[in-house]
Amino acid sequence: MNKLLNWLKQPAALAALAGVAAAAVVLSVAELIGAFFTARATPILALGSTFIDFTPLWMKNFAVETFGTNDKAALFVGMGLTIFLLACALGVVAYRRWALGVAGVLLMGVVIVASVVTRAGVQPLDAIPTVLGTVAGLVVLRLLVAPLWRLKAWPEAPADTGAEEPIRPAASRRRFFAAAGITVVGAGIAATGGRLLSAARSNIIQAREALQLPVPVKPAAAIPAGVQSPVAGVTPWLTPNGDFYRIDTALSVPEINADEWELRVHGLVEQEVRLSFQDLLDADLIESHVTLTCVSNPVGGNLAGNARWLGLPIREVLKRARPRAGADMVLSTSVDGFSASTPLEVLQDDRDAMLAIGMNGEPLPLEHGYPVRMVVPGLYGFVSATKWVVDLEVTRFADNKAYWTQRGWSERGPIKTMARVEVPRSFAKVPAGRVAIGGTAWAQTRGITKVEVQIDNNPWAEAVLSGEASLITWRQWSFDWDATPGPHYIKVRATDGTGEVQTDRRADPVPDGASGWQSVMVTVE
Ligand SMILES: Nc1nc2c(c(=O)[nH]1)N[C@H]1C(S)=C(S)[C@@H](COP(=O)(O)O)O[C@H]1N2
Ligand SMILES: [Mo]
Repeated sequence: MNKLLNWLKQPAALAALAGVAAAAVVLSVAELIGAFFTARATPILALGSTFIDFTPLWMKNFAVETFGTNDKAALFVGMGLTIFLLACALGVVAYRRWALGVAGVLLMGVVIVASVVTRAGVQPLDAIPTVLGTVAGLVVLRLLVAPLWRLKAWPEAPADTGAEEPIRPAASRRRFFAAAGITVVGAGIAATGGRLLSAARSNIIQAREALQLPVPVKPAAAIPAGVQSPVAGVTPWLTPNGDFYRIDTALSVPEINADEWELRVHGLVEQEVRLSFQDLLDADLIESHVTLTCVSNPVGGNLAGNARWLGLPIREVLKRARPRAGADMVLSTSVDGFSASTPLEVLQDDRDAMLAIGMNGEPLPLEHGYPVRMVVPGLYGFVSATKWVVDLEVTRFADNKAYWTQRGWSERGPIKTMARVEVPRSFAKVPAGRVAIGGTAWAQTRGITKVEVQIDNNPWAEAVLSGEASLITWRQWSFDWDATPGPHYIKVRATDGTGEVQTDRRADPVPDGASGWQSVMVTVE
């Protein structure tokens, strides 16, 4: 016992402890920060899963036979022991040769990063927590090991000889134990917090994945043939969920338990209405293709996307609430405080504004508003498309201002007619001869009836329109150009269903959407 205690006083033993403390910091910092990233990719889970992937079958069978349903617990104990021993060794190495220790810690970081980013559904950015954790671990290791070097330089003096400052080594050891202890306890708290956070998240992710969307009573109209522009490289007519633009003020994506979600409809209504997620699932849902557009989209920009949305017409909810005379606006608010002001009549007319729960046949992705968002054809998102919506207040424009309206943007936001060139790209070099030009145009609720292209200062020429699915979706186009060598400008403009030609008046996105004609410079070789 005494021998063990004496051994523990050796700087090398303390260095091993420093290694353990540093490893605890690496993992716990990564775990805590990782809770805000992909839930399945925090280091401990990722390491465990990678470990399982690499275990030979006989060992797996052995583990299941020996530990039964406790095989996962056994895995984590085994992993913990391995990490503990590695950390001890790294601490000692760092104490003996700092540079070698740093290399060891970095190697450990690389191994964790590799196991994190090779998990399914994980993005390169998910490496950030581990990188930050590794840096924190290195700092802690340095802070703990450096005093040990001084301890080594201070020969152990017998306590009773009256030699100079005999208490120094004992005091610094005490300080070391205190520092290492605090580090380990802090790391434990951080790791537990991180685990709890990501467990809550992964429950929501699992509930979303398990959700069976109801069959709509009114399915989306079939997509007519030929909606896709024949020009290679033009945006897909239907935007896959993973490619759909995302715009919101949410620093971290709100995580809402659908079972606890509730929508309150109140304000200038005869009857306050409360709606649960189950009420939505049980209601007569409809499905339709709608192109969403962001008011911040610059001329030629790509902040627009087209998806098939499943939801309940907001009209039906308002029918039950019975808005009072004088009301002209619905202020929708999300769980994180964003709000949008939508004209009441737009939510009541036959454009089928909806409380959407499905996007392209899937429950809404978390970042697109799970479990419920608004989708309003014809209006920019900032005045209509509230994600994670939890509150509808029937009110008046004169009485209430929405989030962006308070910040200098318009209180209303009908989508402006817009055409964009997607192929060829700006500043592209193309070979002379026949060049295919193609792109997309939109004027939701009015529809696109004509797209024209102008090369340099030649007369405007009509493009070929692709099929039209509806007035609330975008429409693609193509144009054959006989290109001659030299620099050229391609301009495009659309005409909407009311006969109005897209304005050439340049406007910034603020306050109610950009306008003007896009002009693309290309070099023909
Ligand atoms: N809760 C919430 N909903 C929101 C926003 C937001 O910041 N917070 N932004 C709006 C804006 S400006 C747009 S353009 C659309 C974008 O929807 P998307 O991210 O699904 O493409 O969401 C709208 N709904
Ligand atoms: Mo937006």
